[in-house]
Amino acid sequence: MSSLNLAPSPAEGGTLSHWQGLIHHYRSWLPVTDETPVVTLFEGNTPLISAPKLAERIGVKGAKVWLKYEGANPTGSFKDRGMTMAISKAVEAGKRAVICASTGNTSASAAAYSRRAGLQCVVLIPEGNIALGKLSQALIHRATVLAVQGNFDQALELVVKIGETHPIEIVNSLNPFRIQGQKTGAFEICDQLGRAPTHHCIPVGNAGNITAYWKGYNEYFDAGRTESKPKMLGFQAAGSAPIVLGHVVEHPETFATAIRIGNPVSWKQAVAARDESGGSIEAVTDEEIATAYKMVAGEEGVLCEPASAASIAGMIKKAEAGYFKKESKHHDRIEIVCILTGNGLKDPNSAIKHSAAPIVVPAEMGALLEHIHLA
Ligand code: AN7
Repeated sequence: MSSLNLAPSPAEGGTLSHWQGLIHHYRSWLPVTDETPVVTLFEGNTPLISAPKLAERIGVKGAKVWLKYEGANPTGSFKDRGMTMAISKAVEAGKRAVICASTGNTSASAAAYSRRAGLQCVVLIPEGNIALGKLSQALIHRATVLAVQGNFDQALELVVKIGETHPIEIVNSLNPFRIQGQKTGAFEICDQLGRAPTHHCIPVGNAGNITAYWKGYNEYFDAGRTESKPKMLGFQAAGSAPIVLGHVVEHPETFATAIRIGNPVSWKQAVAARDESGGSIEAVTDEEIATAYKMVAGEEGVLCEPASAASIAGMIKKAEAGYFKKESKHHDRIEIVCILTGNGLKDPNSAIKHSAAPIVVPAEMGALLEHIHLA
């Protein structure tokens, strides 16, 4: 047995589990019946990866940091959790077409699950402000992709109007089944850790995900599955921080295009999650996001997309302000989970922009060896 492989091999009695998606696994917690046609790509059951290098930066001895790697979902983001529910319920209701506005990940997920279900899928994306991978996904899954000459908020307004007047199902997070599916992320974290973390760091855009996680933590707590709930620490990009500022941002800006949102749908619910949990929603600058993005890839070997790195940027910012040190006085442990909402491969342009260029060398041993410095 390899010394790195700590799991027992099948020969030693271990088995590969056959995960069949989150509706199958968390069925009793979700609004589905035996009649619901489950549309699934076997989403969920994503890794909770320990991050020892980040933990060292927390400023508290014994503090633990975990990364919930949502980029391991089938279309590469957390949106699949909500989409398996939204599309299954749309099919159950006899809908033939779905529509969403999206900064990218929702459109990729809606397109894939719609294909699976044989539904028509229409996506509105802000022209020029969506990562390459996400656009590729929506296109290859044969969605009708409309690049709107405006921002996400304008696109969503149009989607809501079309949904009100036409027989087409909206699958943005104002669809309650999206939130239902996404709350399973909180269940998984508690099941993986064996308890709730003390702090939950999460990027905030349209604020559906922070709403869903808080719902999930509450449901597990109310059912006696956990003995505590985490403080919810949400982070918006400074140029797109309506909840932090307390007003709509007409022209949101940030290189983390996934969270370039100026008027979040779940604003009130996000504020409730913040206040009920004793947490906070704060802003992180693009520079702080970029630093965190490079750090988690460069030090932990985990690649997320820029928006996801807002959770790490925020955690580090709060650590440097002494927040967790203060918290450790009234917690017997500090266990922080950062949600890495999307896969870094979605946005190769950002990865390249924030890295050194490849070193071009002639095809000769000598030239290669000049660049290989072995310890
Ligand atoms: C990687 O795809 O809004 O606060 O249209 O893609 O629940 O909106 C994406 C949002 C964080 C913010 N991280 O989550 C969309 C979209 C990533 C994201 C968020 C998004 P919410």
